[in-house]
Amino acid sequence: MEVVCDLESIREGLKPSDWASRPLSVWRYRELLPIGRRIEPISLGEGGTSLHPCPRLGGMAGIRRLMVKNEGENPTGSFKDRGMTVGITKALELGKGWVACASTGNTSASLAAYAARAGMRCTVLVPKGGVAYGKMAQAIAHGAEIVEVEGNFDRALGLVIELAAKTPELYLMNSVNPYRLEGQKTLALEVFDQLGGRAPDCVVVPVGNAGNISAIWKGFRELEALGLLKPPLPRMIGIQAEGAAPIAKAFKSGSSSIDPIERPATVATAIRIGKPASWKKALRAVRESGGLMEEVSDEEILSAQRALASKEGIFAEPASASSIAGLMKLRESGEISGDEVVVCVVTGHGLKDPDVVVKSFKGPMGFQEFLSSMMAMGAGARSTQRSPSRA
Ligand code: AN7
Repeated sequence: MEVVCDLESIREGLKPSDWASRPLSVWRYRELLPIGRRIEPISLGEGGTSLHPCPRLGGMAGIRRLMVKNEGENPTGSFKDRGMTVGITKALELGKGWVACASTGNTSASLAAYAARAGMRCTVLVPKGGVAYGKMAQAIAHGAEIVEVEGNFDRALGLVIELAAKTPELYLMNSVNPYRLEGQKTLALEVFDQLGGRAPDCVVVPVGNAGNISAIWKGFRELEALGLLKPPLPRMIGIQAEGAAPIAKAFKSGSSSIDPIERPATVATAIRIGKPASWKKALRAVRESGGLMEEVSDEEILSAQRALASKEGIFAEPASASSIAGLMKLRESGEISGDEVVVCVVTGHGLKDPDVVVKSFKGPMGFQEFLSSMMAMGAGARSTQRSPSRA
């Protein structure tokens, strides 16, 4: 399902100067969101995330104009909040009191927060052992009912869809709910505004269940239909993890459908998805835009995560760093050229999954060991030796 906006009548009533007078956020673009005018949005301050120029990382990758759209700055730490503010407001408009989703973690963390804000009951189905620590803590803190499913995300999604079909009072909030994608499309609108009314040459997006890349493409297409964005539109580039890459594989083989992966495996638990619900929309976005799909290994993901954090100060969870890993790979293969304007979407905050980082750390050094290393290097050792007694 897809929401179709009546762009003709929106175009007539729209003054982009109205947008400019509102803060950069999901609700800046209210005219393009399918919510009645009289409804007060359920909001935690979502969207309005920074578009950071990343010259040091760009230098490493060989790209002169690289920017990172840091979705980790959202209220619950991921891009899911864009969709959730619209989805929950829709649920309220429809008079729903109970919402549910299946999740690899971020959707459940976000839904739990917005349901709490709206005063709704919230049930989340998660794959047993497959959700990062920080995300689980969020769902618990916000008071969601947490159901563990034996098996992976794909099974949990199947179960919750079945449950929703049999339970009219339960409102399904996975991205098969098209209202969520309407919120997520605002990322494209923000990037357009942040670049001064222009689109980049390409947008690189991590892909799991494939809702986000579809939503972002919808955003750019609507800007074009409104006459605000002149072609060419950006190439949409989707990145999947090697062990969970059914869409990338379909794209590369030129196939018109995907082969689901029974046992998806990757360190990037957020995108450990073998049977993405929105694969059709994603393939369409990539093909229509002249973009492509690529897959990256766990090693490439973790090394991109370290590079982004240590070169630019942006800490992203592994799934989010897959866009950076994909960018590096595609620059190397020449699919992305050095003078394109590239926006990499970094989808979620690194604190969501601290284990992954701490596990790969060889451990801190003792103070004596530190002093010896200073001594061995010569300079600065004496002043450092004095400072502890002063402290
Ligand atoms: C950080 O939370 O599917 O391609 O259940 O958490 O729109 O699915 C999360 C997905 C990328 C993939 N980056 O986005 C869930 C869930 C992060 C994510 C994705 C997810 P889609």
